[in-house]
Amino acid sequence: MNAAEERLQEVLAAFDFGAPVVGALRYGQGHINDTFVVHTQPEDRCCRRFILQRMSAAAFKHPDELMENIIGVTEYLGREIAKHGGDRSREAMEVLRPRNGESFFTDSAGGAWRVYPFVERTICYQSAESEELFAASGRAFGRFQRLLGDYPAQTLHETIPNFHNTEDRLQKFKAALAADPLGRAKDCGPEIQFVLDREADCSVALNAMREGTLPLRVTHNDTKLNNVLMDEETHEGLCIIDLDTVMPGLVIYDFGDSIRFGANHSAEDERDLSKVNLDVELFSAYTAAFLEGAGGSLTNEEIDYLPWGAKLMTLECGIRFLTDYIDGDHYFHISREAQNLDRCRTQFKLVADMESRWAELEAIVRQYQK
Ligand code: ADP
Ligand code: GN1
Ligand code: MG
Repeated sequence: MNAAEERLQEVLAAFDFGAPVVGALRYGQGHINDTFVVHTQPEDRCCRRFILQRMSAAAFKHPDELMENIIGVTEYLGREIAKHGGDRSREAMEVLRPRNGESFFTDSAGGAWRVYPFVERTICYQSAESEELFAASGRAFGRFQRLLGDYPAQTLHETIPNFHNTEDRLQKFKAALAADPLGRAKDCGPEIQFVLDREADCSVALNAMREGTLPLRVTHNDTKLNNVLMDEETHEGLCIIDLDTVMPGLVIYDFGDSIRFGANHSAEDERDLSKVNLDVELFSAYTAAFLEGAGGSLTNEEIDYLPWGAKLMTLECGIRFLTDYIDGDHYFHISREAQNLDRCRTQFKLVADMESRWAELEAIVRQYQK
């Protein structure tokens, strides 16, 4: 058994899965945590599965605070869902505590691990295969926003400080550029210039927040299509996952990050940029569905700023990929060389598309003003 397998055995033994474990395999396509699916075999029933994750130490400095947020939010969502006649066990995540009763397990090398029951009969999509599917994810994220509308935001820890503070992301980019530890800056001249040309944009949402135009709410902050599990039968968004970044934020962040990832027909790391195009029809369908799910709770100002949410989340994510590329790929998992630079390029292509179709995006959201 190698060291990684030994570690996995140590971790599996720390949890009571209610039946013997018959296997644990790498799972999913997240960029941050190390995810495994655990198969168990109860005597009298068919296999039960669990998601086991080592939380990223690069991303999350305080796993105890992170898990406190997740337990608070999942229990609250569970109660709200049950109150509205939903199925708590499928529509909200649940934490399976380790045998020691804590919210997560720390292995002998210091890794922090947690377990969730696997939400079965669902599909996790990597791209919007249809407009209906993308709209369903929008309804689910809008509903998530509504369900957490009265959650006491001040009790949430900031799991990644300044997560969507685009000004701070810009400063971190400049610091990485100045250090340029691997001499990679010379390979990304146009991308660096693309960021520098949009320095003022990085303050647009923050200024609106500081002026009191945009209110702070409890937001998910990582609303990629692959962070919602779709019901296999109804094809509706069933369960919102990846709650690591649930924190106080702006609603336009949640809207915008979904558009960034989903309102196009290419992979986030597509190398052929001619395939990377903002799909305005998808933007429109998502807008309608997100606002439907949010149940009329957004203000006119928030609706006004939705295109800015899309542009800023896309620009910011591109800046983050570029920063990580220049830094040496310490944050986002990569499976090939220059993947973070490729990811950056798709984001900037989408930003350029949004800029050229800005009037259309504004006209779409304007229809929803009250
Ligand atoms: P990351 O932060 O690395 O993206 P996620 O929490 O999103 O990690 O999990 C990675 C993948 O694991 C998801 O995209 C999804 O496919 C799967 N997954 C996570 N939690 C569950 C769950 N409770 N039930 C079923 N699949 C899950
Ligand atoms: C990460 O965890 P995952 O893969 O859902 C990242 C997001 C980025 C996204 C880009 C905690 O999301 O902020 O937008 O990659 N999550 C974290 O794909 O940094
Ligand atoms: Mg994820």
